Formats: sequence, C-alpha cells, structure tokens
Amino acid sequence: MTDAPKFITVEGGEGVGKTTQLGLIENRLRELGIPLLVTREPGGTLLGEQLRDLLLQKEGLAPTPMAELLMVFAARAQHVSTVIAPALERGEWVLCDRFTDASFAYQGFGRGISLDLIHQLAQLTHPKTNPDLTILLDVDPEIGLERARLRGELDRFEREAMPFFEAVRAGYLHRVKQEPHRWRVIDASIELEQVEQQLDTVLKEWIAREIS
Ligand code: Z5A
Repeated sequence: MTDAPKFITVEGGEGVGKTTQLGLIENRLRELGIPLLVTREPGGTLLGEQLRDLLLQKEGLAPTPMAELLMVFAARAQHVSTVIAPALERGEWVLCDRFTDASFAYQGFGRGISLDLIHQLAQLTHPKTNPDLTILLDVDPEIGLERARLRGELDRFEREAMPFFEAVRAGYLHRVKQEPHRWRVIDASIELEQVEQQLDTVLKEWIAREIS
C-alpha cells in the first residue's frame, strides 16, 4: 500500500443514493484492511452537527446565501482541523459524505455566489487538505427528488424549485470538467444493484492504482 493515506469524498444532488453507496465504499475499504474514518458534511463534529441542524431547518431561520455559505465553511473549518487532518496525519484514510465541491455546487451554482469567493474560503479553510478521489453520483434531479419524496419529509434544500437542482447538477459537472483526474462519475439513475456494480468497478480500478 502507498504510505500516504487517501481522502475520498462522495457527492451528488438530492436522493442520488450517497448514504446507500457510502456503505459499499466503506465495506470495500475495510475488507482491504485499510484504517478508515467515515464522516460527513455539514457535520462530523459537535459544532458541525449543530450547524447542520440549523442549515436543514425547514422554517424560521431563512439564512441568506452568504450566511449559508459561511455556516458550511464554519462547520468545515472545525471538521478539517479537529477530525479530517488529524486522521490523515495518523495514517487513516478518510471517507467523507460531501465536502467543498458541495459548496461550489449548492452555494456557487445553486445560490449564485461568486466561485472565486468560494475558492478563497477553501484556500483559507483547508489549503492542504483536498480529496484524492471524488465520486459523483449523477442523476436527473426529477428522479432524485422523487426518491427523496418517497423517503419522507423534505428538508430546507429539498424544498427548492427545479432550476436550483438543475444548477447544482450543472455545478458538479463543471467541477468534473475542471479536474477530471480527481473525479469518477457514476450514473445513479439506474437500479440500485447496477449502481453498486459500477461503483465497485470504479473503486477497484482506483484502489489497484493507489495500492501497490
Ligand atoms: N450542503 C450545502 O449546501 N453546501 C455544502 O457545502 C455541503 C452541504 C457540504 C445536506 O446534505 C444538505 O447540505 C444538502 C446540501 C447541503 N442538501 N440537501 N438536502 P446531505 O448529504 O446530508 O443531504 P442529502 O443530499 O439529502 O443526502 P441524503 O438525505 O443522505 O440522500 P442520499 O444519500 O443522496 O440518498 P439515500 O438516502 O441513500 O437515498 C435516497 C432514497 O433513494 C432512499 O430511499 C434509497 O433507498 C433510494 N435509492 C437510492 N439509490 C436508489 C436507486 N439506484 N434506485 C432507486 N432508489 C434508490
């Protein structure tokens, strides 16, 4: 195995199946005996989880786009400094449900905040801690939202209108174009079993390259 531990993130719009597929990735890595920390954003720390609750709250708070951006980065600053970077320093791999690409997609493309500003916040918050591999579970937002609706009550983001979700998806695909070597795109619109097969193949190929 290469000495350097890896930082893997999973991204996608609403109802793409991140939580479901994250479990598969975790199992594969653990089967290989890789020491692993699994975490999520917004969240992963006490402060981050409280900010997450505020961010997802359906009524009352209505953060402005800038307040929302600063909240996700406040959670991230705490998360990187106290959880992600220390784990990587200890030699553990980190698997994270969403990271800064979500801020580009949701706050940048979705809310219209300057991508340059988000880039600057990322540089300030985690200049040296960036994902080695990011898996995008890509799905038409109509399909993803339908899955989220079937699952239960919708959170504040899930109550947005369709153009917002289309912009978020475009944001992710833009990020893929900018750094194609880091991303693997999985078609998550198909049957769960087929999504798992695609993911398994992609993961095996990537790990085979990383582990000698
Ligand atoms: N956010 C942000 O704005 N800026 C940031 O920087 C960050 C985040 C980091 C919370 O994230 C919100 O924070 C998020 C963006 C914002 N927006 N929202 N909402 P989150 O990741 O915790 O929330 P989420 O996107 O809603 O994730 P989720 O609720 O965990 O959904 P999921 O992981 O994508 O899906 P799932 O729970 O695995 O699956 C959904 C349902 O679909 C479930 O019933 C599955 O059984 C079903 N499913 C999954 N795959 C399939 C297939 N292939 N076929 C059929 N059914 C399926």
